[in-house]
Amino acid sequence: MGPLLEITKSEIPEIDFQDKFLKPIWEKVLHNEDLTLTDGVKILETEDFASVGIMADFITKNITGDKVYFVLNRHINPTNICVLSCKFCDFAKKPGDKDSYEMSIDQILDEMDDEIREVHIVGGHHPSWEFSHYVEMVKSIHEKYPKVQIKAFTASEIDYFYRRWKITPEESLSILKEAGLDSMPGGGAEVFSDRIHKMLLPGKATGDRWLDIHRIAHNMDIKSNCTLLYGHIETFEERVDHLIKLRNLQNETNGFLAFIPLEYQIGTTLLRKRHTTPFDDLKMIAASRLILNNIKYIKSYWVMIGESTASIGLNFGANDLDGTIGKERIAHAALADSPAGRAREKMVNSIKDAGRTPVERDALYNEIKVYV
Ligand code: V47
Repeated sequence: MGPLLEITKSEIPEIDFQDKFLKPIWEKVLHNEDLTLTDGVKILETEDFASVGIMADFITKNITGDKVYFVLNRHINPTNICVLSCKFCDFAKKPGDKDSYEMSIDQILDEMDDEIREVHIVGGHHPSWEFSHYVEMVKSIHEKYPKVQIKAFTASEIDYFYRRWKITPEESLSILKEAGLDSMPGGGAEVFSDRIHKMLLPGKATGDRWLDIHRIAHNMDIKSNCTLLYGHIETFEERVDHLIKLRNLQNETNGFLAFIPLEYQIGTTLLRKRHTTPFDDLKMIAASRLILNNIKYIKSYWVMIGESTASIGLNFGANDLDGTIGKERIAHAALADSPAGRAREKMVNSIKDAGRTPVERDALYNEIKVYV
């Protein structure tokens, strides 16, 4: 899958570059050339924020016009018990820890309803849950909610099924697909750099393994997403190298639906003192759009960058707002409207506020409704 941009479709904007190093990058964009590591680093380093936004916005509008997508979904994390001890992770607990938890399949089913279109399931690498438990989970969801698409298990979890139970990714993915799995989330990628892996996530699937598992999934016709966890101890070079590796795999398989830049949340891990600024977050969205010229959807993930920055992100190259609905039972009890109804209204308003056309989608980006 090569670049998605079709120059003939759009009017080319005049850009008054304040940073002269961006001009040759714009020329490459207009000639549908892949940006290099050096180009990517220049985009992340520049102070000429406006020009970067205009370039990224040009690509996105060319690919999906004014449309911005969202999905009514539910994120479920069945357990936080994890054999790994990644230094950036605030979520994982050891068995017996005060805050550790395990959800039963019935509890998972209770978290869902018929109105959502996608369930996103990611959890800790549990020391003793057998693979059959995950299959049962997918099967039960599929049986009870046949209209909800199941996006479940990161490549890191699929790798763990092999390490723990000697079930290869080919086997586990084919059994899960048979049980009702529709697609895979993009988590677990973190930053592909070996340096970061050694420092922050020893024992977790390496970058090459993550890419191999997505390649296997794509070859089995399982679409997936991809992510980058940025804003901790990684360098700009490491960020861009990661994006280029994703672009290369997409050229080979065309199996990625969307890319999500995940801003590192400091929590109690304190890998750095402050969050990245909205300025950095928007440049990261724009750089992703410019470098990943072959991935159709770029998410502005409001859960991590906040609603205001996410809304501006829709003018910096993003064309998807994700859509996570939390469990809103208390508010729901007090109001007549359904949680899904209110989540939908919130998404539609945020997208309209950014001057774009909201489109409700399913997990595989089939359009459900355009809100004109
Ligand atoms: O893999 C862990 C990241 C990911 C932290 O595929 C952290 O549509 C920030 O992958 N600060 C899980 N991030 C989330 C994820 C995701 C989210 C939304 C949509 C999709 C999709 C995928 O969250 C993990 C890890 O990279 N993470 N700890 C942290 N402290």
